[in-house]
Amino acid sequence: MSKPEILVPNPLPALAMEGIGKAFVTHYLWEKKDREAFLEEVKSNIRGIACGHPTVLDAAFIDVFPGLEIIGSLGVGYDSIDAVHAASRGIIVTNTPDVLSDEVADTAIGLMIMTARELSAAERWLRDGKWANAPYPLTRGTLRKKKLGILGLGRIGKAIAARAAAMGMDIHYHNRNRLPDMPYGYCSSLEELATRCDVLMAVAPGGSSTHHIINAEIFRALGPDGIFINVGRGSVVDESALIAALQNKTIMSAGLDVFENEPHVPQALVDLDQVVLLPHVASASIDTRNAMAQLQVDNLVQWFSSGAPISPVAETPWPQSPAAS
Ligand code: A2R
Repeated sequence: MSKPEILVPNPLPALAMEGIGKAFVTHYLWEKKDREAFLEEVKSNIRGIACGHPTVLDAAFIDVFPGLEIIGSLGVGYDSIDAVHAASRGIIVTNTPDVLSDEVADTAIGLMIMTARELSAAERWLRDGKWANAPYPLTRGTLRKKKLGILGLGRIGKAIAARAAAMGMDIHYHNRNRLPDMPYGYCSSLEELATRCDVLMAVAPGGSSTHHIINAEIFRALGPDGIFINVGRGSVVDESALIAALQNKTIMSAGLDVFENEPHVPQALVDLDQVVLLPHVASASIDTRNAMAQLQVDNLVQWFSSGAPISPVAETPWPQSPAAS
């Protein structure tokens, strides 16, 4: 039997490329000179797409492929894929949850400590040779006796909460749904969470329901001693409002691993010394990225061998309800 044909719009980690290359006939779109002509040629044969953030798979792109069965995405966030549209066509979307939660949680805690205790600026002080003349100034920021507010107490949020609780922080959270059996304080609104906490940590997915929900009002509620950390998606934050809040000292500082328009980082953020900026590296260890790549490949392989994906997203559950199929 001939191998299924898979479209790969943009390069993926080596392990994913190798696994997909072995199991399928692969088409690497980024290598093609005339992409439109190439898609016209192969579109009827494509049964799967393998992609990763931030490759955009909107409804129009998905509809190019009449025989598409599955979109295997790398990473837990899939806001650049129109999963609702995929569902309406019976196309499965898979992501790679869980295998990255601990790595992202480690990075989130590291970023929070770096930001509160100004560790990037302190290191710059040493490297610039200033220590010989004067010790680094005492930091206003500390995590001692502080409240952590988590927007998005999901798989990653819970891993962050467990770490922060072990550090002695008092944990509160806001989701749309209150979680039963969680020992943390629930806030039914994001504004209430920001008012209640000292550090606001965003670990929520992107997409229309979270677009710019962290805005000027939320920064005002967080207040002048407040610290904002984002390891979820840049689109959740109104970046202009964040820059204004930092410049006007509406909040004290911020630690960011994600941005609205990656890899573009506004110069105004780079210019702010109290801000810690990371190039979207929260899950980016070799071990964790390999585990994510393996899960991406396994989803595609299992779909075509047994008809059952391992980790379908909520919009395209498997098995499908009789009404959807
Ligand atoms: O709202 P709920 O009850 O569905 O809780 C989810 C929460 N969440 C929201 N909270 C407030 N307002 C919203 N509009 C909203 N939408 C979602 O975010 C849930 O507690 C959490 C997401 O958790 P998980 O689905 O388990 O995702 P995971 O693996 O923790 O990853 C979170 C995000 C990814 O979507 C990427 O953007 C990033 O971290 O890597």
